[in-house]
Amino acid sequence: MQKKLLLGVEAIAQGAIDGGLSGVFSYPGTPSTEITEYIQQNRTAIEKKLHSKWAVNEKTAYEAALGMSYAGKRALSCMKHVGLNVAADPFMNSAVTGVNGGLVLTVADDPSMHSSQNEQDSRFFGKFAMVPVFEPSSQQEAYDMAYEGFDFSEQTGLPVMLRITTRLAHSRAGVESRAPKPENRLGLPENPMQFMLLPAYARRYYNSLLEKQKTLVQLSEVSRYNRFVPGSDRRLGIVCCGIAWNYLNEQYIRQQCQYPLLKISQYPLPYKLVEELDAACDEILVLEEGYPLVEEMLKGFLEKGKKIKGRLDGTLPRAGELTPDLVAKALGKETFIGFPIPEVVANRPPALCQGCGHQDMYIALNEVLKEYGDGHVFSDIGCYTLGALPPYKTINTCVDMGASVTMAKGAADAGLSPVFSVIGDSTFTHSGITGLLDAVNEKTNMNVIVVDNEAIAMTGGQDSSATGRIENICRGLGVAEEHIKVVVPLKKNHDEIVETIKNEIGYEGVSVIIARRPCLQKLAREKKIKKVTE
Ligand SMILES: Cc1ncc(C[n+]2csc(CCOP(=O)(O)OP(=O)(O)O)c2C)c(N)n1
Ligand code: SF4
Repeated sequence: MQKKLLLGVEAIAQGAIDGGLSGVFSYPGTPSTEITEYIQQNRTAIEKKLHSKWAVNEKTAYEAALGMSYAGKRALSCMKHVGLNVAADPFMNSAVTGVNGGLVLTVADDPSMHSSQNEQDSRFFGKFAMVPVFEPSSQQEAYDMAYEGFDFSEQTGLPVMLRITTRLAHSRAGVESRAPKPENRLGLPENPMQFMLLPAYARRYYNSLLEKQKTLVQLSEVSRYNRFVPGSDRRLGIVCCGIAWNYLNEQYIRQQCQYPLLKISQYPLPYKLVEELDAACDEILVLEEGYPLVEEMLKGFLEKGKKIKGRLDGTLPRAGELTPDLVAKALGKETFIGFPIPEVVANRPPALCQGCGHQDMYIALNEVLKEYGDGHVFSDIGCYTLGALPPYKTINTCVDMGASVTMAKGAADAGLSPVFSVIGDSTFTHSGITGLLDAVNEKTNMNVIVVDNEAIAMTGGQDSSATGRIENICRGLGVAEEHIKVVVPLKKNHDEIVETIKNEIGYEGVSVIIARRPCLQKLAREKKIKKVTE
């Protein structure tokens, strides 16, 4: 066995490779991105030609993973929490079809919204779909769960969710790897209609999913990831979900915790273990990262007026990350106050890189907007979202990927004019294309600006599926050829860009302006790699 110092995300990638993976299907999103990047760069994965190319979005990624499972092989799909909203349709339905080859979905949640629009808790999605959910308390468990996840998926016939949060994803610990397993052979499902969700089949499969729930609870009750630890002080019992187990242990480095404990890292809830804890204490404190999922369930499940403390009663904050300090506070223990932050490292707002093409685009758009005032620019998610902040303050919305096009359309339908959508190249192919087709079909009076930096810059400069394709996609969707314009966002082209935008405002219909200049950071990285390999 080899011991390596790995990030949580790397541990999952290595666990999956060692566990017999045949392909990973993902769309980037912090804090999940590095799982796929690790596999893309891993020597074994390259030699074995494991699939690892980025998908256009999370829905196409998850569906391709399901297709690989259909063909009998083991597949991994990775995304951030909001990505699962996009993949929710195939995910929910894959619980009904079940799997053939093992299928593991890794979802990385971002409590405190370090780089996300919300802090939704993917465990709810797991419960909603009624599939097994694993939530590691350490990098080692992250590795083991990915490694064993495929077997578990094949044994239960269900996709398995592996839910992590930012701190576990992006912190390192020693991880012992296990003997690599071979890939599955190609093999079609025994039941050729397994993946056919016509109502007559779907009803049958749904009942079978319901029947499996009892087994899943039993498996949770005997899981090595869940355990009850007796304690001498019955005034309090503590439930620790996922990484909260780690945080609790940080409070008891020198002495053992006196309270009875329940560690939960596998769901559905291990009810028998909950009953054991219930019998061993007077009050229960629930420590969980994310929403008060287990806390709410315990309130319902115990139904005996027992005090359940956690995020709902104010013992812990309702929003944001759980931290070792918050755990200490909830236990009435001393918290560690770190060193004060020196003034030179005071917080600075994020900003576009100096010289970025998005800057030149916003400067030009602002000049045009002087005539119309604020409130006309719908935007999206990417580096260009920083155009909401000074000195630009150009854009007015950022809701979910692709919404700039569709919200602009709705506002135009309401009578707002002029109406702009500013969308990045990757966001355009992720979810902008369908909205643009709606607009073309209805001849909506709006102007789409695709800020094409030929990269998925915000998540680290991954390759964009849009590169070299945007004009053809727009043509194919029916945007008039003479209203597909390409500009190069550079200072020297300022007047030309302003002129182009002004002309397109005058057009009654859908126009697309493609502002194309490569991301400087991606260019710099490529240059560096070229230098090293020359
Ligand atoms: C559904 C969803 N998936 C993934 C993300 C993470 N994410 C934020 S912006 C972005 C793509 C940005 O690329 P692009 O549109 O090309 O803009 P750029 O950052 O290159 O300017 C991604 C993948 C997200 N916020 N939502
Ligand atoms: S990473 Fe690239 S796209 Fe993002 S701000 Fe910097 S130069 Fe611009």
